[in-house]
Amino acid sequence: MQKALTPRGSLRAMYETMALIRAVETSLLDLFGKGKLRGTVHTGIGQEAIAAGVVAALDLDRDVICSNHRGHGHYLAYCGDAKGLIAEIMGRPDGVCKGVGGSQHLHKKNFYSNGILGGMAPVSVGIAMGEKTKRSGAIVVQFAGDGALAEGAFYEAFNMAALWTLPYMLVVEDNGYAQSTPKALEQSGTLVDRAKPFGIRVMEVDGNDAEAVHEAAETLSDHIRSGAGPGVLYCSTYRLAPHSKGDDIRDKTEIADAWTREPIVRARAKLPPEFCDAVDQAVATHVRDIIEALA
Ligand SMILES: Cc1ncc(C[n+]2csc(CCOP(=O)(O)OP(=O)(O)O)c2C)c(N)n1
Ligand SMILES: [Mg+2]
Repeated sequence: MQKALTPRGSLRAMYETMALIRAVETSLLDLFGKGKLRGTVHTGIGQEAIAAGVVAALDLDRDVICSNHRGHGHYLAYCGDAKGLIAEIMGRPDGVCKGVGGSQHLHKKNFYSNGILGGMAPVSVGIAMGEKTKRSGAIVVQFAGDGALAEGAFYEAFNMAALWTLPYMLVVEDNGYAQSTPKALEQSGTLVDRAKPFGIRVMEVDGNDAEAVHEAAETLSDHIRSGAGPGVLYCSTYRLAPHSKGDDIRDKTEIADAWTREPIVRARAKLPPEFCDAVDQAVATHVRDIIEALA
């Protein structure tokens, strides 16, 4: 697809990113249903504003991204490589990791993903230690869900990141569920407060508002890059599609209501419809062409 001419970090550019993520992931669900994919897929449909807003605030030449099992959107926001991603999940040799990584093990340049919940916390902090030692000026951004915060590894990671003032940013994508378990049945206390006792700066934002996410991510990444130590960007959102495939036992009214507040609807309300329609058309054609070529 032709490279976007819209300024990075503008709502238009973030709309382009979100539309691409939505089109790719909708197609992945379709391909899964047709038995064309290897392994599983977890889509971030409904959570696109976090990927678009955060990644647009980073220095892509040096910053490092550590993603999780729901990482397609983070990957596409980072490099836009829809063909490499789709081919990867199809298990093809022309996938970004030659088809052996699949949906949850993506790597390209400074992007890494892994599906072990919490496992990327010590890894991210270790990379941040390396970047600090090298004085590269890079920050390390880890994406994780609300459920993952039940993993003890985070609290060792918070301790070391704060103690050693490391350039580490955790982006929490709180969609209210860990698979089919609602947050209230899994987590005690208040998740947004988890990192505060370590002296870590926490910013809270509406994760369905791409502009708000972007603004907060810029503020927090500037703070971390200045050497002030780690930070947490806590984003509230909602997963519109099933956890992975057909495994959805959430209340249907709750899901229907969430479709009225999702990030693409929200961005569309602020942008000219002709612009949004043209972007939607372009990404649909782009993704269809990729899939036809891979079929
Ligand atoms: C250590 C570990 N335990 C269990 C799983 C299985 N698992 C995959 S995703 C998931 C739920 C994750 O919830 P959350 O962190 O909120 O992310 P979300 O799926 O909501 O984006 C679970 C339990 C896993 N991948 N790793
Ligand atoms: Mg969750």
